[in-house]
Amino acid sequence: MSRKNQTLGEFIIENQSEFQYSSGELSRLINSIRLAAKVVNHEVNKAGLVDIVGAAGETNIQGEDQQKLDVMANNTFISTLTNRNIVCGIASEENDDFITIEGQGEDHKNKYVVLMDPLDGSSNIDVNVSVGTIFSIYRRVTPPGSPVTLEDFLQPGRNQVAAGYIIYGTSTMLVYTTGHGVNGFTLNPAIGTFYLSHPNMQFPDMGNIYSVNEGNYNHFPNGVKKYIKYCQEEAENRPYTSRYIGSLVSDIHRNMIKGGIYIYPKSSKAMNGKLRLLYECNPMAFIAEQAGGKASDGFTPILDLKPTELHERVPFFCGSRLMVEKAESFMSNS
Ligand code: P6P
Repeated sequence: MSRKNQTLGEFIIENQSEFQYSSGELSRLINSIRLAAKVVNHEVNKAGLVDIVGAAGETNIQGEDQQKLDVMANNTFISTLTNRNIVCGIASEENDDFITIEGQGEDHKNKYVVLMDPLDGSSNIDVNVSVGTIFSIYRRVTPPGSPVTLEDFLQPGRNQVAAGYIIYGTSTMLVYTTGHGVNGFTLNPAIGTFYLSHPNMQFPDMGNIYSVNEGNYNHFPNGVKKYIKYCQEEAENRPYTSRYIGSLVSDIHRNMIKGGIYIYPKSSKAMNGKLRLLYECNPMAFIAEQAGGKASDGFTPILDLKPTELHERVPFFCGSRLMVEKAESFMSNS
């Protein structure tokens, strides 16, 4: 249920009944993400003003320079989630292994695990391009009372109970789903409140925006090369527009509003593509499907893939249903 000018807090309370089996913990979990988003937003928005930008002098498991804001965002979400005694485990792009949260009081009774990319697209920070946080929430599958195991994190995306992203752009938005559609909330920075600005977000079935790093064209599979040529020369609704920000959250958010497809395929340089299944592709795929769109690895729905490693990468095709299906047809016939 949604109404004009509803705050995120009111929305969570008024839709509490949708959270199956939840005794309010999932609501409190979404609320803690809301708080962390405000803290990160404050730091991201002043990145150019203080010496917080630039590599923190460390590299993460991906071998990428960790930006100081990456580290800040990671620490902020971890501490906010840990302090509220809601989750039993956290996995992050910035941490080699998952984190076990020792339950206060009754040990290990908390039932949710959170997987996240705390600041996706962080290489854009230095050039003032929007970045995002991506999160994915599951119920643990191992019995409560004992520490979480890797099995609790390696669940297929179909098991997600909630997923979403925060986009730190011209305005800051929190967009999420609990399996009952996708809703977008815009932060009023003057009072620090998120307001429902985009109720029931839907991917248009068709669009004419394609988002792919064409600098890698020569390394793409033939099916991707043929689809790009289709967009440029054959599509009935051409001309298409190529829009690629280099920030997953921004590209998909724009395509969800305007219609479009985002592709990060495998290539001869990256045999499984670049994006991580657990905390980038699965949450964005849950959002996409809940918004009437599609997400696959070019052949199989992302949400049906069985993860085998915490930081595994998969090819990613995500967006307007008919555009993803067209791209998949080129992949299947090449
Ligand atoms: P490339 C950012 O590092 C990211 O994970 C996504 O946000 C973005 O879409 C992609 O990688 C950009 O990768 O190789 O095109 O620079």
